[in-house]
Amino acid sequence: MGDTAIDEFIHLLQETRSAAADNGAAQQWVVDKLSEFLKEKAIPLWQATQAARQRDFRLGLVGLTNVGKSTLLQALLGHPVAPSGNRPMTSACIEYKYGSSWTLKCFQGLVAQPVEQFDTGQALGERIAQIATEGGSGRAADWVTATGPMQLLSSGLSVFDTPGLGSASATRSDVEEPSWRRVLDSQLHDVYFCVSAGAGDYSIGVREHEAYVQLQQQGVCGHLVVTKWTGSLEDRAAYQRQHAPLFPNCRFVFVNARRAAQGGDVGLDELKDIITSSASEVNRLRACHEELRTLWRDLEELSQSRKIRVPWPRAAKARFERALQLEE
Ligand SMILES: Nc1nc2c(ncn2[C@@H]2O[C@H](COP(=O)(O)OP(=O)(O)O)[C@@H](O)[C@H]2O)c(=O)[nH]1
Ligand SMILES: [Mg+2]
Repeated sequence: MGDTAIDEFIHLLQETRSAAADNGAAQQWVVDKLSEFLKEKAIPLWQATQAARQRDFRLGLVGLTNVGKSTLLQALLGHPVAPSGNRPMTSACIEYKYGSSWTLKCFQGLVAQPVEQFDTGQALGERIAQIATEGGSGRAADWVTATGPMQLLSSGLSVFDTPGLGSASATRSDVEEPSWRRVLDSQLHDVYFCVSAGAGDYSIGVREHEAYVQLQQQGVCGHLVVTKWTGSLEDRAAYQRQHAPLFPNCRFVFVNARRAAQGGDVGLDELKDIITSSASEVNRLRACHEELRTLWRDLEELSQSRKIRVPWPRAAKARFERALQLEE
C-alpha cells in the first residue's frame, strides 16, 4: 500500500532538501527554503490531515479572556447554555455535544459526578454558571460535558468553550501554561482562535499572538475569528491585509455575536457553515487536499521565479504526484 499524498509530500521535501545539501553552498538557499516550508506549512498540514481523519471531531474556541468566546458559542448553538459576561468568566473546559435531552456531567479532577438532567437549555446554562465560572456558587468543576438538542452539533461534532488564556495584561506564564491547556490541546482537532475587535481596537497583543503560534505549531489552528466586529466590508479587507502575515494559512471570519443575538449577522452564518462542513470527515479531508495542492503550486512557482534549479528527485516527485491524483 502506498503512502498518502501528504506523506509523499513530506518525503519529497526531505529528499529534495538532502539532494540540495549535497550540491553544496550554491544550493543553500534551497535547503533553507525547504526547511522553512516543512516547518511552517507541510508539517502543520500533515497534522491537520491526521486530525481530519478522526471520526470524533472536536473543535475549540480559544483566545484571551473577554474576547467573547462564550457569547459567540451561545449564538452558534442557539441556546443560552454558555455563561458569558464580564463577571462570570468561564473557569472550566466545557464540551458541548448533541443529545436528545439536556444533561450535564462534571469532572472534578479525575472523579466524574453523577449525570444531571435539565428540562431546558436555560436551566442547563444556569447550572454551568454555578459550577464552571469564576465566583460561581457551586463546587468548581475542572471539566464539563453538556448535551442537548443543539442543531449545529447534530452530526456528531463537539465544540469546547474554554477559559481565557489570560487577559492582555496577564503575565507571560498565564498566557502560556494554564493548567487545562495541555489536556485540552491533546483533545482538540481544530481550534478557532478568537481575537476581539471591540471598540474598533484592531491590535493583536504580543502574548496573544504567541498563544496562537503555539497552537499553530501543533497544526490545529485553521481559523481566526474576529469578534465584536462592527466594521465595514472595506475595514474587513484592511484588517485582513494588516494581520494576514501574523496568521498565515488562517481563514478569517468576522462576527458580532451581540448583533447575531438580535437577529442576523452575516459572519455568524458564515461561521456556522464552516463548522457544519467540518462536521463531515469527507469535507475535512477535501479541504486538506485543496490545501496540499495550493502548497505544491506555491512551491513550484517559487522555484521557477527564483530561477534556481530545485533538485526534485524524480522517483519521489512521481510518487507524490500519483498519490495526489489518486486522492482527487
Ligand atoms: N459589544 C459587544 N460585546 C460583546 C460581543 N460579544 C461579547 N461581548 C461582551 O464581551 C464580554 C465578554 O464576553 P464573553 O463571551 O464572556 O467572553 P469570553 O471570556 O471570551 O468567553 C461580555 O460582556 C459580552 O457581553 C459583541 O459581539 N459585541
Ligand atoms: Mg467564556
